[in-house]
Amino acid sequence: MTAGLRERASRVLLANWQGQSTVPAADLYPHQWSWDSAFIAVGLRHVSPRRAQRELESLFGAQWPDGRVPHIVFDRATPAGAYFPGADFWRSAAVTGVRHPATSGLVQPPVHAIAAWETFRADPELARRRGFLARLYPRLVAWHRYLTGRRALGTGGLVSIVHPWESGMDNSPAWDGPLSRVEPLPAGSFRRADLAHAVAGERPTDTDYGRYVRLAADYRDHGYADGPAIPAFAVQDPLTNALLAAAEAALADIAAEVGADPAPHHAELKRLREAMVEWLFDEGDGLLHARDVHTGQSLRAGSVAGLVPLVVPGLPVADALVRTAVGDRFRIGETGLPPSYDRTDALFDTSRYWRGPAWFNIGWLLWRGLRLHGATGVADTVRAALVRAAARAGFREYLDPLTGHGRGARDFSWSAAVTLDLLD
Ligand code: 2M8
Repeated sequence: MTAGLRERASRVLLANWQGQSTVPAADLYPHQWSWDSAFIAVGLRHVSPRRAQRELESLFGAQWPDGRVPHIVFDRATPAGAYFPGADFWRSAAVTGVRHPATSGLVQPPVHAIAAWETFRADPELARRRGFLARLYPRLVAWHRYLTGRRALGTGGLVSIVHPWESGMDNSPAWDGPLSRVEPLPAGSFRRADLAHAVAGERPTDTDYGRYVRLAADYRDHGYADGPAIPAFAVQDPLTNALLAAAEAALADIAAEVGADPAPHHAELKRLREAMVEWLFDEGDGLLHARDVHTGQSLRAGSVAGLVPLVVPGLPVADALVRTAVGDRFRIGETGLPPSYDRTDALFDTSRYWRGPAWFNIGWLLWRGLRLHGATGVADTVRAALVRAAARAGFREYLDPLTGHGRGARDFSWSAAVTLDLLD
C-alpha cells in the first residue's frame, strides 16, 4: 500500500508542476501560492531535488523590493477569470514596477526557510553546485526582516498579519471577532471563482468574502503600506510567529552552510519565543491565542494554530501544548487527525474549511513539533493517521476530522507532498 501511495503522491506533484512551480490544485488554485510552495518543496525533494529548489527559487523570484514574499504569484498563461481576486485586482506592478510576474500584495506564514533547509538536505551536492542556499539566504533574510520590521504593528515585537488570508487559515473562528468590525462589500460587487469548483458548504461564506475583498482592496488602495495607519484587521497570530521562530532556527543552519554568522538567527529565535510565551500563551487554557492589535485583547479561541508553536525549538510551554493536543478539545493522541478547531466548541464544523476539518500541512507541522519535544508516541499516531487518510481518501485538500472522509479539492499538492515526506 505504501509503495503505491508514494507513486500516487509523486504523480500528483508531477501533474500539478507548471514548469517552474506547482499549483496547489488545478482548477481551484491555478497559480503559485507562497506557503503551499514551501510544503510542496518538502515533498518534491523526494521526487526531484532540483525541482524542489526551483519551486522555492521561482517564489522568491517574485519577492518585492521591500522583502515581502507575495502570497500568490500569478501564472500569465492562466485565463484572468480563473481565480478571484486575480492579478488585475491586486495591481502589484503599481508598487513594484514589475509587470511579470504579477503578484498579490499579502503574505502567508513564513515556513520557507524550513523548506529551503530540508530541500538542501535532500541533495547537498546538487544544492551547492547550483548555489541554491547561497542565492536564497539573502532573500530569506530580507523576507524575515520585512516581517519583523514592517509588520511589528502591536506591542511585544511580534509580527502582525493584516488579512485572514495571511494566516493561511482563512475562515478560522479565531477571526470572527475582529472581522465583525469590517463592513462587507455586497456579494454582487465581485464574482467568486471558487464556487465553480468547490461545494459552497465547505467554503467561506459570501459575507466572509465581502470582508476579505474589502480588506484587500483597502490595503491595496493604501499602496500596501504598513503604517502609519493600522489596517482594520491586524492580529498577532501564533502560527505566523511560531513558524517565523522555527524558520530562524533553520536560517541559522543555512547561515552556517553558506559561511554567514548564525548568531543573529539564534538571537531572533530566542526573542520571538519569549515574546510569544509572554503575550500569546494562556496558561489556564494550555494554548497560544492570537492577539488583536487594536484592542490588545487575546482572541480566545480553540484554533489549532495555538498548538503550532510546538515547532519552536526550546519552547518552554511545550508540555502544556502536548497535554492540550491529546486532551478532549483536539484528541490527537486517539485519532491522529488534528482538527483545525476545538471539537467541543459550538463553532466546530467538520466540513467547513478552516473551522474544523483536518489539514495535512498542519498535521505535518504538529508531527514535527511533537517529535521535537519528545512526544514521539503521539507524533507516530499523527503520522500513521495522515498516511492512512491519504491512502483511503486520496490527496484531498482537507478531511472530516471525525471520519477521515475527504473534503475540498482533489489531487491537492501539499497533501501529496507532506504524505511523501511522512512516508520517507
Ligand atoms: C486557501 O486560501 C486561498 C486564499 O489565499 C483561497 O481560499 O482562495 C487557504 O487554504 C490557504 O491556506 C492556501 O494557501 C490556499 C491555496 O492552497 O488556499
